[in-house]
Amino acid sequence: MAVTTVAAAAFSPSATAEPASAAKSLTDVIPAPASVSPDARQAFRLNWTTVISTERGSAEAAAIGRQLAGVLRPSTGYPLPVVPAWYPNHGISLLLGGADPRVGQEGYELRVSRDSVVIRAKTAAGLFAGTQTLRQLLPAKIESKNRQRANWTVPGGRIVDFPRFAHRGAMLDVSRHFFSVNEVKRYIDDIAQYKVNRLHLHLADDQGWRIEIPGWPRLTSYGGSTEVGGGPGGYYTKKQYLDLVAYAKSKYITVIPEIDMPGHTNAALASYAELNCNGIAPPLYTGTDVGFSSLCIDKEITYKFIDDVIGELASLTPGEYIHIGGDEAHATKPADYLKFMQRVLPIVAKHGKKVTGWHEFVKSVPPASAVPQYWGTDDVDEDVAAAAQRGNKILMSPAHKSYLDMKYDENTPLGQDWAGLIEVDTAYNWDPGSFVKDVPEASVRGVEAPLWSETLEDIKDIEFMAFPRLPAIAELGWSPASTHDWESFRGRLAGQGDRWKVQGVTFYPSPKIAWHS
Ligand code: NGO
Repeated sequence: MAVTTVAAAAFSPSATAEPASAAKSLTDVIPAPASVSPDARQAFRLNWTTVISTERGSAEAAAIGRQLAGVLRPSTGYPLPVVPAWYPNHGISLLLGGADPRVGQEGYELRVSRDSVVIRAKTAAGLFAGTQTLRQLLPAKIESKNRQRANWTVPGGRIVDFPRFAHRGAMLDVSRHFFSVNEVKRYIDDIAQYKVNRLHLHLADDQGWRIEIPGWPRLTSYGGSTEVGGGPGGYYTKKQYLDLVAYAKSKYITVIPEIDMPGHTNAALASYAELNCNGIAPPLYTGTDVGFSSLCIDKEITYKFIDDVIGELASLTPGEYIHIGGDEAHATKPADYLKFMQRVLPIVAKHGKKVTGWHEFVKSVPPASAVPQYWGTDDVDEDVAAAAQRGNKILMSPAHKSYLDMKYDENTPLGQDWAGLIEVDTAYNWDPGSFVKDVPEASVRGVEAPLWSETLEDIKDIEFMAFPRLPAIAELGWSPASTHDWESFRGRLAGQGDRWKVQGVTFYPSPKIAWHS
Protein backbone atom coordinates (compact mmCIF):
# COMPACT_ATOMS: atom_id res chain seq x y z
CA MET A 1 0.00 0.00 0.00
CA ALA A 2 1.85 3.01 -1.22
CA VAL A 3 1.08 6.42 0.13
CA THR A 4 0.08 8.69 -2.69
CA THR A 5 1.79 12.01 -2.60
CA VAL A 6 -0.28 14.98 -3.51
CA ALA A 7 0.83 18.53 -4.03
CA ALA A 8 -0.04 20.50 -0.94
CA ALA A 9 -0.91 23.41 -3.21
CA ALA A 10 -3.91 21.46 -4.48
CA PHE A 11 -5.73 22.39 -1.32
CA SER A 12 -4.35 25.84 -0.85
CA PRO A 13 -7.36 28.03 -0.22
CA SER A 14 -7.20 30.85 -2.70
CA ALA A 15 -7.48 34.47 -1.74
CA THR A 16 -7.23 34.02 2.01
CA ALA A 17 -4.71 35.15 4.56
CA GLU A 18 -3.58 31.58 5.18
CA PRO A 19 0.20 31.22 5.10
CA ALA A 20 1.39 28.63 2.58
CA SER A 21 2.60 26.42 5.43
CA ALA A 22 -0.98 25.94 6.58
CA ALA A 23 -2.08 24.39 3.30
CA LYS A 24 -2.62 20.74 4.01
CA SER A 25 -2.56 17.57 2.02
CA LEU A 26 -4.18 14.32 3.08
CA THR A 27 -0.72 12.78 3.40
CA ASP A 28 0.51 15.42 5.83
CA VAL A 29 0.12 13.25 8.91
CA ILE A 30 2.46 11.71 11.51
CA PRO A 31 2.55 8.73 11.87
CA ALA A 32 2.20 8.21 8.10
CA PRO A 33 -1.13 6.46 7.49
CA ALA A 34 -1.12 2.98 5.99
CA SER A 35 -3.06 4.03 2.90
CA VAL A 36 -4.06 7.45 1.61
CA SER A 37 -6.13 8.23 -1.49
CA PRO A 38 -6.50 11.99 -1.90
CA ASP A 39 -9.35 13.40 -3.95
CA ALA A 40 -8.52 16.92 -5.07
CA ARG A 41 -12.13 17.54 -6.12
CA GLN A 42 -13.33 17.19 -2.55
CA ALA A 43 -12.62 19.11 0.62
CA PHE A 44 -14.63 19.73 3.75
CA ARG A 45 -14.87 23.09 5.40
CA LEU A 46 -15.82 23.47 9.05
CA ASN A 47 -18.39 26.20 9.65
CA TRP A 48 -20.92 27.60 12.11
CA THR A 49 -23.40 24.86 11.39
CA THR A 50 -21.04 21.87 11.60
CA VAL A 51 -22.25 19.17 13.96
CA ILE A 52 -20.16 16.34 15.44
CA SER A 53 -22.35 13.25 15.46
CA THR A 54 -21.26 10.14 17.27
CA GLU A 55 -22.37 6.51 17.25
CA ARG A 56 -25.76 6.22 18.93
CA GLY A 57 -25.66 4.42 22.26
CA SER A 58 -21.87 4.61 22.62
CA ALA A 59 -20.70 6.67 25.59
CA GLU A 60 -17.11 6.20 24.44
CA ALA A 61 -17.79 7.58 20.97
CA ALA A 62 -19.61 10.54 22.55
CA ALA A 63 -16.64 11.19 24.86
CA ILE A 64 -14.28 11.14 21.87
CA GLY A 65 -16.60 13.57 20.10
CA ARG A 66 -16.48 15.90 23.10
CA GLN A 67 -12.68 15.70 23.19
CA LEU A 68 -12.57 16.58 19.50
CA ALA A 69 -14.97 19.48 20.03
CA GLY A 70 -12.73 20.60 22.91
CA VAL A 71 -9.87 21.02 20.44
CA LEU A 72 -11.89 22.56 17.60
CA ARG A 73 -14.15 25.00 19.45
CA PRO A 74 -11.71 27.50 21.00
CA SER A 75 -9.85 28.22 17.76
CA THR A 76 -12.81 28.21 15.37
CA GLY A 77 -15.31 29.80 17.72
CA TYR A 78 -17.95 27.49 16.23
CA PRO A 79 -20.49 25.79 18.52
CA LEU A 80 -19.82 22.26 17.12
CA PRO A 81 -22.50 20.46 19.12
CA VAL A 82 -21.86 16.78 19.83
CA VAL A 83 -25.02 14.80 19.13
CA PRO A 84 -26.04 11.19 18.55
CA ALA A 85 -25.60 10.22 14.90
CA TRP A 86 -28.96 10.22 13.14
CA TYR A 87 -27.68 11.78 9.93
CA PRO A 88 -24.21 10.35 9.39
CA ASN A 89 -23.72 12.13 6.09
CA HIS A 90 -23.49 15.69 7.31
CA GLY A 91 -20.75 17.34 9.29
CA ILE A 92 -18.30 15.20 11.22
CA SER A 93 -19.40 11.66 12.12
CA LEU A 94 -17.62 9.26 14.47
CA LEU A 95 -19.08 5.83 13.89
CA LEU A 96 -18.42 2.35 15.23
CA GLY A 97 -18.75 -0.31 12.60
CA GLY A 98 -18.82 -0.28 8.84
CA ALA A 99 -15.10 0.43 8.46
CA ASP A 100 -12.83 -1.24 5.94
CA PRO A 101 -11.94 -4.59 7.58
CA ARG A 102 -8.22 -3.82 7.32
CA VAL A 103 -8.56 -1.31 10.19
CA GLY A 104 -8.53 -4.15 12.74
CA GLN A 105 -8.80 -3.35 16.44
CA GLU A 106 -7.02 0.00 16.57
CA GLY A 107 -7.31 1.44 13.09
CA TYR A 108 -9.88 3.65 11.39
CA GLU A 109 -11.17 4.74 8.05
CA LEU A 110 -11.58 8.44 7.33
CA ARG A 111 -13.51 9.79 4.37
CA VAL A 112 -13.56 13.47 3.56
CA SER A 113 -15.98 14.85 1.00
CA ARG A 114 -17.55 18.22 0.37
CA ASP A 115 -20.28 17.79 2.97
CA SER A 116 -18.87 15.39 5.49
CA VAL A 117 -15.98 13.91 7.39
CA VAL A 118 -16.79 10.34 8.37
CA ILE A 119 -14.51 8.37 10.67
CA ARG A 120 -15.40 4.72 11.09
CA ALA A 121 -13.67 2.18 13.30
CA LYS A 122 -14.29 -1.14 14.92
CA THR A 123 -13.36 0.15 18.36
CA ALA A 124 -13.32 3.40 20.29
CA ALA A 125 -9.51 3.27 20.25
CA GLY A 126 -9.67 3.32 16.46
CA LEU A 127 -12.08 6.25 16.48
CA PHE A 128 -9.78 8.18 18.80
CA ALA A 129 -6.84 7.52 16.46
CA GLY A 130 -8.94 8.81 13.56
CA THR A 131 -9.70 12.05 15.41
CA GLN A 132 -5.97 12.60 15.97
CA THR A 133 -5.48 12.33 12.21
CA LEU A 134 -8.34 14.79 11.63
CA ARG A 135 -6.69 17.35 13.94
CA GLN A 136 -3.52 17.17 11.88
CA LEU A 137 -5.46 17.64 8.63
CA LEU A 138 -6.68 21.04 9.78
CA PRO A 139 -4.45 24.14 9.75
CA ALA A 140 -2.02 24.34 12.69
CA LYS A 141 -3.98 27.24 14.18
CA ILE A 142 -6.75 24.78 15.02
CA GLU A 143 -4.64 23.98 18.11
CA SER A 144 -4.95 27.53 19.42
CA LYS A 145 -6.79 28.19 22.68
CA ASN A 146 -8.01 31.50 21.25
CA ARG A 147 -10.25 32.28 18.35
CA GLN A 148 -8.36 32.48 15.04
CA ARG A 149 -9.22 33.55 11.52
CA ALA A 150 -8.54 30.72 9.10
CA ASN A 151 -9.99 28.62 6.35
CA TRP A 152 -10.86 25.50 8.33
CA THR A 153 -10.55 23.11 5.42
CA VAL A 154 -9.91 19.36 5.56
CA PRO A 155 -8.45 17.93 2.33
CA GLY A 156 -10.68 15.44 0.51
CA GLY A 157 -10.18 11.73 -0.01
CA ARG A 158 -9.93 8.53 1.97
CA ILE A 159 -7.50 7.15 4.54
CA VAL A 160 -7.46 3.55 5.73
CA ASP A 161 -5.08 3.31 8.64
CA PHE A 162 -3.97 0.78 11.25
CA PRO A 163 -0.86 0.15 13.36
CA ARG A 164 2.14 -1.97 12.45
CA PHE A 165 2.84 -2.93 16.08
CA ALA A 166 0.63 -3.48 19.13
CA HIS A 167 2.85 -1.52 21.53
CA ARG A 168 3.73 2.08 20.69
CA GLY A 169 5.19 3.41 23.86
CA ALA A 170 6.77 6.30 25.65
CA MET A 171 8.56 5.90 28.99
CA LEU A 172 8.93 8.67 31.51
CA ASP A 173 11.34 8.48 34.45
CA VAL A 174 9.56 10.23 37.34
CA SER A 175 12.15 9.00 39.85
CA ARG A 176 15.36 10.86 39.01
CA HIS A 177 13.30 14.02 38.93
CA PHE A 178 9.70 14.05 40.05
CA PHE A 179 7.04 15.46 37.73
CA SER A 180 3.64 16.66 38.90
CA VAL A 181 0.36 15.08 37.86
CA ASN A 182 -0.28 18.06 35.57
CA GLU A 183 3.12 17.69 33.92
CA VAL A 184 2.51 14.01 33.25
CA LYS A 185 -0.98 14.81 31.89
CA ARG A 186 0.55 17.36 29.58
CA TYR A 187 3.01 14.72 28.30
CA ILE A 188 0.07 12.35 27.79
CA ASP A 189 -1.62 15.05 25.67
CA ASP A 190 1.59 15.50 23.70
CA ILE A 191 2.14 11.82 22.91
CA ALA A 192 -1.51 10.87 22.30
CA GLN A 193 -1.47 13.02 19.16
CA TYR A 194 1.01 10.58 17.63
CA LYS A 195 -1.07 7.46 18.37
CA VAL A 196 1.19 6.31 21.21
CA ASN A 197 -0.83 3.77 23.22
CA ARG A 198 1.42 2.93 26.18
CA LEU A 199 2.89 5.18 28.86
CA HIS A 200 5.50 3.35 30.90
CA LEU A 201 6.17 5.15 34.18
CA HIS A 202 9.52 4.46 35.86
CA LEU A 203 8.19 4.89 39.40
CA ALA A 204 11.17 4.00 41.58
CA ASP A 205 14.92 4.16 41.34
CA ASP A 206 17.88 4.92 43.59
CA GLN A 207 16.91 8.60 43.84
CA GLY A 208 13.22 8.38 44.67
CA TRP A 209 10.15 6.23 45.29
CA ARG A 210 7.09 7.87 43.72
CA ILE A 211 4.01 5.75 44.45
CA GLU A 212 2.18 5.09 47.72
CA ILE A 213 2.23 1.46 48.87
CA PRO A 214 -0.08 0.48 51.75
CA GLY A 215 1.86 -0.81 54.77
CA TRP A 216 5.13 0.79 53.61
CA PRO A 217 4.58 4.52 54.26
CA ARG A 218 8.26 5.46 54.52
CA LEU A 219 8.79 4.56 50.84
CA THR A 220 7.09 7.81 49.93
CA SER A 221 7.40 9.98 53.08
CA TYR A 222 11.18 9.42 53.20
CA GLY A 223 12.15 7.56 50.00
CA GLY A 224 10.19 10.04 47.89
CA SER A 225 11.48 13.13 49.66
CA THR A 226 14.25 14.06 47.27
CA GLU A 227 15.57 13.68 43.72
CA VAL A 228 18.73 14.16 41.65
CA GLY A 229 20.42 17.34 42.80
CA GLY A 230 18.72 17.27 46.21
CA GLY A 231 15.41 18.96 45.33
CA PRO A 232 12.23 18.13 47.24
CA GLY A 233 11.12 15.17 45.08
CA GLY A 234 7.54 14.05 45.57
CA TYR A 235 5.22 11.13 44.96
CA TYR A 236 1.76 10.25 43.69
CA THR A 237 -0.95 9.32 46.15
CA LYS A 238 -3.12 6.40 45.15
CA LYS A 239 -5.85 8.87 44.17
CA GLN A 240 -3.50 10.94 42.02
CA TYR A 241 -2.08 7.86 40.36
CA LEU A 242 -5.56 6.53 39.55
CA ASP A 243 -6.40 9.95 38.12
CA LEU A 244 -3.36 9.67 35.83
CA VAL A 245 -4.36 6.16 34.77
CA ALA A 246 -7.90 7.36 33.98
CA TYR A 247 -6.63 10.41 32.12
CA ALA A 248 -4.35 8.24 30.01
CA LYS A 249 -7.22 5.83 29.38
CA SER A 250 -9.37 8.68 28.05
CA LYS A 251 -6.67 9.08 25.38
CA TYR A 252 -6.49 5.31 24.77
CA ILE A 253 -3.14 5.03 26.51
CA THR A 254 -2.47 2.22 28.98
CA VAL A 255 -0.12 3.04 31.85
CA ILE A 256 2.56 0.41 32.54
CA PRO A 257 4.00 0.92 36.02
CA GLU A 258 7.62 0.01 36.67
CA ILE A 259 9.29 -0.69 39.98
CA ASP A 260 12.92 -1.43 39.17
CA MET A 261 14.48 -4.39 41.04
CA PRO A 262 16.69 -5.89 42.42
CA GLY A 263 19.05 -2.98 41.57
CA HIS A 264 18.12 0.69 41.31
CA THR A 265 16.54 0.32 44.75
CA ASN A 266 18.41 2.73 47.00
CA ALA A 267 15.28 4.77 47.79
CA ALA A 268 13.57 1.65 49.17
CA LEU A 269 16.72 0.45 50.98
CA ALA A 270 17.11 3.88 52.58
CA SER A 271 13.48 3.84 53.73
CA TYR A 272 13.50 0.37 55.37
CA ALA A 273 16.64 -0.92 57.06
CA GLU A 274 15.27 -4.49 57.10
CA LEU A 275 15.47 -4.69 53.30
CA ASN A 276 19.29 -4.48 53.53
CA CYS A 277 21.38 -7.63 54.08
CA ASN A 278 23.31 -5.86 56.85
CA GLY A 279 20.17 -4.36 58.37
CA ILE A 280 21.52 -0.84 57.98
CA ALA A 281 19.68 1.72 55.86
CA PRO A 282 21.96 3.64 53.48
CA PRO A 283 21.48 7.40 53.10
CA LEU A 284 19.20 8.85 50.45
CA TYR A 285 20.98 9.31 47.14
CA THR A 286 20.81 12.38 44.89
CA GLY A 287 23.61 11.62 42.41
CA THR A 288 23.38 9.92 39.01
CA ASP A 289 25.51 6.77 39.34
CA VAL A 290 23.89 3.44 38.53
CA GLY A 291 24.44 -0.17 39.54
CA PHE A 292 25.34 0.20 43.23
CA SER A 293 22.20 -0.93 45.07
CA SER A 294 20.52 -4.31 45.53
CA LEU A 295 17.63 -5.73 47.49
CA CYS A 296 18.72 -8.54 49.84
CA ILE A 297 18.14 -11.72 47.86
CA ASP A 298 18.22 -14.15 50.81
CA LYS A 299 15.87 -12.34 53.17
CA GLU A 300 12.23 -13.41 53.22
CA ILE A 301 11.11 -9.84 53.97
CA THR A 302 12.30 -8.91 50.47
CA TYR A 303 9.60 -11.09 48.92
CA LYS A 304 6.91 -9.92 51.34
CA PHE A 305 7.85 -6.38 50.28
CA ILE A 306 7.70 -7.25 46.58
CA ASP A 307 4.41 -9.07 47.04
CA ASP A 308 2.90 -5.97 48.64
CA VAL A 309 4.32 -3.67 45.97
CA ILE A 310 3.26 -5.82 42.99
CA GLY A 311 -0.14 -6.46 44.57
CA GLU A 312 -0.75 -2.73 44.87
CA LEU A 313 0.51 -1.97 41.36
CA ALA A 314 -1.68 -4.76 39.97
CA SER A 315 -4.73 -3.28 41.67
CA LEU A 316 -3.96 0.15 40.17
CA THR A 317 -3.33 -1.17 36.68
CA PRO A 318 -6.07 -1.97 34.16
CA GLY A 319 -3.46 -3.15 31.64
CA GLU A 320 -1.99 -6.63 31.42
CA TYR A 321 1.63 -5.81 32.22
CA ILE A 322 3.76 -4.84 35.23
CA HIS A 323 7.37 -3.77 34.58
CA ILE A 324 9.90 -5.17 37.05
CA GLY A 325 13.02 -3.37 35.79
CA GLY A 326 15.85 -5.85 36.20
CA ASP A 327 18.51 -3.70 34.51
CA GLU A 328 22.07 -3.03 35.65
CA ALA A 329 21.96 -5.28 38.71
CA HIS A 330 25.73 -4.92 39.06
CA ALA A 331 25.52 -5.12 42.85
CA THR A 332 23.69 -8.47 42.69
CA LYS A 333 25.67 -11.67 41.97
CA PRO A 334 24.50 -13.40 38.74
CA ALA A 335 23.35 -16.50 40.64
CA ASP A 336 21.43 -14.31 43.10
CA TYR A 337 19.83 -12.42 40.22
CA LEU A 338 18.42 -15.67 38.82
CA LYS A 339 17.30 -16.81 42.28
CA PHE A 340 15.59 -13.45 42.74
CA MET A 341 13.78 -13.53 39.40
CA GLN A 342 12.62 -17.08 40.05
CA ARG A 343 10.85 -15.75 43.14
CA VAL A 344 9.53 -12.55 41.57
CA LEU A 345 8.08 -13.92 38.30
CA PRO A 346 5.46 -16.06 40.12
CA ILE A 347 4.52 -13.10 42.33
CA VAL A 348 3.56 -11.08 39.26
CA ALA A 349 1.56 -14.02 37.89
CA LYS A 350 -0.14 -14.53 41.26
CA HIS A 351 -1.48 -10.98 41.05
CA GLY A 352 -2.95 -11.70 37.63
CA LYS A 353 -0.44 -9.75 35.55
CA LYS A 354 2.12 -10.50 32.89
CA VAL A 355 5.69 -9.40 33.28
CA THR A 356 7.77 -6.98 31.28
CA GLY A 357 11.27 -5.81 32.14
CA TRP A 358 14.57 -4.51 30.78
CA HIS A 359 16.02 -7.23 28.61
CA GLU A 360 18.59 -8.49 31.14
CA PHE A 361 15.83 -10.47 32.86
CA VAL A 362 15.51 -12.90 29.91
CA LYS A 363 18.46 -14.71 31.48
CA SER A 364 15.92 -16.05 33.98
CA VAL A 365 13.95 -17.69 31.11
CA PRO A 366 10.58 -16.07 31.85
CA PRO A 367 7.34 -17.47 30.38
CA ALA A 368 6.59 -16.74 26.72
CA SER A 369 4.06 -14.08 27.74
CA ALA A 370 6.89 -11.99 29.24
CA VAL A 371 8.03 -8.97 27.21
CA PRO A 372 11.76 -8.14 27.33
CA GLN A 373 12.49 -4.50 26.53
CA TYR A 374 15.69 -4.35 24.51
CA TRP A 375 17.73 -1.27 25.43
CA GLY A 376 21.15 -2.32 24.10
CA THR A 377 23.29 -0.33 21.69
CA ASP A 378 24.14 -3.26 19.47
CA ASP A 379 22.26 -5.21 16.82
CA VAL A 380 23.26 -8.55 18.29
CA ASP A 381 22.05 -9.98 21.60
CA GLU A 382 22.07 -13.74 21.93
CA ASP A 383 19.93 -13.88 25.06
CA VAL A 384 17.26 -11.69 23.49
CA ALA A 385 17.37 -13.67 20.23
CA ALA A 386 17.00 -16.91 22.23
CA ALA A 387 13.99 -15.45 24.05
CA ALA A 388 12.43 -14.57 20.69
CA GLN A 389 13.07 -18.18 19.62
CA ARG A 390 11.20 -19.35 22.72
CA GLY A 391 8.21 -17.19 21.79
CA ASN A 392 8.76 -14.00 23.77
CA LYS A 393 7.78 -10.82 21.95
CA ILE A 394 10.47 -8.15 22.22
CA LEU A 395 9.87 -4.44 22.81
CA MET A 396 12.45 -2.37 20.94
CA SER A 397 14.13 0.56 22.71
CA PRO A 398 17.73 0.50 21.43
CA ALA A 399 19.44 3.23 23.44
CA HIS A 400 21.43 4.74 20.55
CA LYS A 401 18.22 5.20 18.52
CA SER A 402 15.25 5.60 20.84
CA TYR A 403 16.59 7.11 24.10
CA LEU A 404 15.09 10.59 24.21
CA ASP A 405 17.49 11.60 26.99
CA MET A 406 20.51 11.41 24.68
CA LYS A 407 21.75 14.79 23.47
CA TYR A 408 20.91 15.81 19.89
CA ASP A 409 24.44 17.13 19.34
CA GLU A 410 27.38 18.12 21.51
CA ASN A 411 25.81 21.52 22.23
CA THR A 412 22.50 20.21 23.59
CA PRO A 413 22.23 21.74 27.08
CA LEU A 414 20.26 18.81 28.55
CA GLY A 415 20.68 15.06 28.44
CA GLN A 416 23.48 12.52 28.39
CA ASP A 417 25.62 11.04 25.63
CA TRP A 418 26.67 7.58 26.83
CA ALA A 419 24.72 5.91 23.99
CA GLY A 420 25.75 8.54 21.46
CA LEU A 421 24.27 11.72 20.03
CA ILE A 422 20.80 11.20 18.55
CA GLU A 423 19.64 13.68 15.93
CA VAL A 424 16.10 13.25 14.65
CA ASP A 425 17.24 11.38 11.52
CA THR A 426 19.13 8.88 13.69
CA ALA A 427 16.00 8.34 15.78
CA TYR A 428 14.00 7.77 12.59
CA ASN A 429 16.38 5.73 10.44
CA TRP A 430 16.17 2.17 11.75
CA ASP A 431 13.75 -0.69 11.36
CA PRO A 432 12.38 -2.25 14.55
CA GLY A 433 11.29 -5.29 12.54
CA SER A 434 14.83 -6.24 11.54
CA PHE A 435 17.04 -4.39 13.99
CA VAL A 436 18.31 -7.14 16.26
CA LYS A 437 19.82 -10.22 14.64
CA ASP A 438 17.45 -13.19 14.81
CA VAL A 439 14.60 -11.11 16.18
CA PRO A 440 12.27 -11.06 13.16
CA GLU A 441 9.32 -8.71 12.79
CA ALA A 442 6.92 -11.39 14.03
CA SER A 443 8.84 -11.46 17.34
CA VAL A 444 8.61 -7.70 17.85
CA ARG A 445 5.87 -6.42 20.11
CA GLY A 446 6.55 -2.80 19.36
CA VAL A 447 8.70 0.24 19.96
CA GLU A 448 9.15 2.48 22.98
CA ALA A 449 10.95 5.78 23.46
CA PRO A 450 12.39 6.03 26.99
CA LEU A 451 12.97 9.43 28.57
CA TRP A 452 15.27 9.25 31.59
CA SER A 453 15.26 12.33 33.76
CA GLU A 454 18.70 12.69 35.38
CA THR A 455 19.06 16.11 33.69
CA LEU A 456 15.40 17.07 33.25
CA GLU A 457 13.55 19.19 35.78
CA ASP A 458 10.20 20.17 34.30
CA ILE A 459 7.79 19.65 31.42
CA LYS A 460 9.67 22.12 29.23
CA ASP A 461 12.80 19.98 29.57
CA ILE A 462 10.75 16.85 28.84
CA GLU A 463 9.25 18.36 25.71
CA PHE A 464 12.58 19.73 24.49
CA MET A 465 14.07 16.23 24.54
CA ALA A 466 10.94 14.46 23.23
CA PHE A 467 10.23 16.76 20.31
CA PRO A 468 10.92 16.19 17.49
CA ARG A 469 12.21 12.67 18.21
CA LEU A 470 9.13 11.15 19.88
CA PRO A 471 7.09 11.47 16.65
CA ALA A 472 9.91 9.64 14.81
CA ILE A 473 9.69 6.67 17.17
CA ALA A 474 5.88 6.82 17.12
CA GLU A 475 5.94 6.58 13.32
CA LEU A 476 8.23 3.52 13.50
CA GLY A 477 5.68 1.91 15.80
CA TRP A 478 2.56 2.73 13.81
CA SER A 479 3.31 3.13 10.12
CA PRO A 480 3.91 0.24 7.70
CA ALA A 481 7.56 -0.24 6.80
CA SER A 482 6.64 0.54 3.19
CA THR A 483 5.96 4.19 4.11
CA HIS A 484 9.37 4.66 5.73
CA ASP A 485 10.98 7.60 3.99
CA TRP A 486 13.16 10.22 5.66
CA GLU A 487 12.47 12.93 3.05
CA SER A 488 8.73 12.47 3.46
CA PHE A 489 9.04 12.38 7.25
CA ARG A 490 11.14 15.53 7.50
CA GLY A 491 8.64 17.42 5.36
CA ARG A 492 5.74 16.29 7.51
CA LEU A 493 7.69 17.02 10.69
CA ALA A 494 8.09 20.66 9.67
CA GLY A 495 4.30 20.91 9.67
CA GLN A 496 4.19 19.50 13.19
CA GLY A 497 6.54 22.28 14.29
CA ASP A 498 3.80 24.77 13.33
CA ARG A 499 1.43 22.94 15.65
CA TRP A 500 3.89 22.83 18.56
CA LYS A 501 4.35 26.59 18.27
CA VAL A 502 0.60 27.09 18.57
CA GLN A 503 0.31 24.54 21.41
CA GLY A 504 3.25 26.01 23.30
CA VAL A 505 5.14 22.71 23.11
CA THR A 506 8.85 23.31 23.59
CA PHE A 507 10.92 21.57 20.92
CA TYR A 508 14.45 21.36 19.64
CA PRO A 509 14.60 23.16 16.28
CA SER A 510 16.76 20.51 14.65
CA PRO A 511 18.81 21.86 11.71
CA LYS A 512 17.86 18.66 9.85
CA ILE A 513 14.34 20.00 9.37
CA ALA A 514 13.23 22.94 7.20
CA TRP A 515 10.90 24.40 9.85
CA HIS A 516 8.42 26.90 8.53
CA SER A 517 9.22 30.42 9.67
C1 NGO B 1 20.11 3.15 31.30
C2 NGO B 1 19.89 2.88 32.76
C3 NGO B 1 19.08 3.98 33.43
C4 NGO B 1 19.61 5.35 33.06
C5 NGO B 1 19.61 5.49 31.55
C6 NGO B 1 20.16 6.83 31.12
C7 NGO B 1 18.55 1.56 31.53
C8 NGO B 1 17.54 0.55 31.13
N1 NGO B 1 19.11 1.64 32.71
O1 NGO B 1 18.93 2.55 30.71
O2 NGO B 1 19.14 3.81 34.82
O3 NGO B 1 18.80 6.35 33.60
O4 NGO B 1 20.35 4.48 30.93
O5 NGO B 1 20.21 7.01 29.74
